[in-house]
This record gives sequence, C-alpha cells and structure tokens, in this order.
Amino acid sequence: MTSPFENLGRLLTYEDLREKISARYIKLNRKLKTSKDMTIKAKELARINLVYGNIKNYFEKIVHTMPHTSKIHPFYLDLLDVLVGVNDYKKSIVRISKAIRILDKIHKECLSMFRLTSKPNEYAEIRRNCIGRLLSVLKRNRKYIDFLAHATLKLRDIPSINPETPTAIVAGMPQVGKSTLVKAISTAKPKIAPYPFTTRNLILGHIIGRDFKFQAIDTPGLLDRPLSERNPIELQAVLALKHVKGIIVYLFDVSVTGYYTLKQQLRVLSDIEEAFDKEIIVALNKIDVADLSKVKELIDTLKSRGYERLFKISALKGIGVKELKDTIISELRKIS
Ligand SMILES: Nc1nc2c(ncn2[C@@H]2O[C@H](COP(=O)(O)OP(=O)(O)O)[C@@H](O)[C@H]2O)c(=O)[nH]1
Ligand SMILES: [Mg+2]
Repeated sequence: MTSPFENLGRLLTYEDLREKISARYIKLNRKLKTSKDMTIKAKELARINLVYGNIKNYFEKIVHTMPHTSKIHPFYLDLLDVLVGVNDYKKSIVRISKAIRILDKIHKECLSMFRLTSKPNEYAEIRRNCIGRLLSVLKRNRKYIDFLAHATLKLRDIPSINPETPTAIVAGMPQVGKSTLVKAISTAKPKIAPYPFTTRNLILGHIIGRDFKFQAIDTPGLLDRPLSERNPIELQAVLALKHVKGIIVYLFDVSVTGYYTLKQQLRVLSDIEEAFDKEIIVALNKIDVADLSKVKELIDTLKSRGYERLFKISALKGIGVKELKDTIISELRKIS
C-alpha cells in the first residue's frame, strides 16, 4: 500500500465540465438535424439524456475515485487534513453523491412529463425546463466540484511511502549528515517525494536484504528543529510521521565545525522523544572530524538520559555505518 491518492487522475473544474457538456451538446444537435428517422420526441430525449448522462457520469466518477476517509490510513488522513481539510473533503463528496440522486429524480420526472403530454409542441418546452434544472444542480455543486479538482492536484503530490512497512526515519538538525546516512544505508537511487510544508523533498530509500525490504526516509525540514517552533499546521504534517511504523535514527553532529551546539541538538531530541512513541537509536556522526571533548560530554549526557547504546559513526567515510545499519535492520525486524 502506498498513497491512496497516487493514481488520482485530473478532475475537471466546474467551468471545464460545463464547456465539455456544451461542446457535446452542439455536436449532438448537428447530428440530430441531419437524422431523419428520429421523432421529435426522441430527439428531445436525446438532448436531455446527454446533459443528464454527462453530469451524472462525472459525479459518479468523483464519488468512485476519491478514496473514502474510512479507508484512508491515519498517516495519509493527517496529510489530507493538512493539505485540504478532511471535513471539507468529506462534505464535498457527500454533497456530490446527494446530487446524483437529485439528478436521477429530475430525469425521472422529465421522462414522465414526456409520457404525459400528447402535444408535440410542448416537447421543446419540457426539454428546456429539464436541462435547465439539471444544469442548475451542476451549478449548485460548483463549490464542491472545484474544491475536489484543486484538492486532487495537491493530494497527488503526497509522498508515496508505505506507512505499514517498517521504516527508519532519520532525524537530526540541518547539516548533521542525514542525507549522507540515508544514502549510505539504503538503495542508491532514493525516490524523491514532496512533503507538505517542506521546501525540500522527503527522500525515500529502501533497505533490502534477502528476506526483507524496509524503508529509510530522510526528513529535511521535518525533524530538524524544535517542534515547539512549528505552527499548528506544520506540526500536524510533522506528526503524521507518527503513523509510520518504524524507528527513529537520531543523528548528532559532533564535529569541530558543527554548526549547532550540543544543547540545541539535545533539545530537538527531547522534542522527538516526547512527540513520538518510537524507539530511538542515537548516532554521533562526523566522528572522523570529531571534537573529542564534545563527544565525551555528549556521551555522558546521553547515558544519564538512559541511552545505553550509542553509535559513533562517519556517514561520509563509512566508519561504524555497518554496525549501525545491522542494528537498524534488527530493530526493524522486531516490528515487522
Ligand atoms: N567529515 C564528515 N562530513 C560529513 C559526514 N556526514 C556528512 N558530512 C558532511 O556534512 C554536510 C551535511 O551533510 P548532509 O548529509 O547533507 O546533512 P543533512 O542536512 O542532515 O542531510 C555535507 O557536506 C556532508 O558531506 C561525516 O561523517 N564526516
Ligand atoms: Mg539533507
């Protein structure tokens, strides 16, 4: 399972749909003018059926292609909410399915009006009336049609990660080496997936063995600064990651040139501990250019916070990466 919105086609806006129906109507009229073996009544019915059929088919397409919220994984439901709003999404679909029933009712009434009248000079009047009513149903739903047309454009961009596949979510402040590590432990060509509220993209790689296939994600712009500094919408987008099954790999930069202080890096770790109910593996990166006093201080602090197992690595030089990767795999195995 990946994003339920991945294969959504492009939906028409109200204007697009209106134009399409007009074009088809004009084409039908041209055909009807030259067709001699049809009665006037049959021709008027064909006009009504064209308008009815086109609106109804389109509404049914919407109702059938938009995933039902009860079937959307919580991870994607959170992202749906952040991007377009779950309530508006639900409401639009419900309104459009109600509109289908109204279209059917109008259509049925039109057919009986034709049956009841015996005056051919009334056929055109009935047709005008029916088509007018059908088009006004379309117009009354303009808001919902346009909402869903715009929503699908955003929803198609949701990252296609499988929230049920055990995943190593790599976190840490900017420049600590997250991307370098994800490249080192996962498939060479990670998939790039846009993520709401990050200017950069989420990077998805796979850790593949003979009998397993796990995910590794690099989270630029997500788990790289204090969560308390996020606005509520952004926070919700970040916290959607809660629903992804897996562990967090938290990286510290312990290099002499590291931009962020240990205190800042420890604060982000605390935020993540608090917000996520996930196992956290901590690694001290850039050990090849480490500031040894920083390393000692950090190890002492982390031990006092209950982190027994700490990895000293250089994601760039490959030092300690294999041990870290093996541990990640065995932790992911436990939850798979
Ligand atoms: N010396 C050294 N540099 C590293 C190491 N890991 C990453 N870097 C460098 O640190 C910078 C930031 O790395 P990057 O993976 O982009 O960090 P991110 O922002 O957390 O994704 C890059 O210039 C990397 O080459 C390491 O283990 N040792
Ligand atoms: Mg990066």
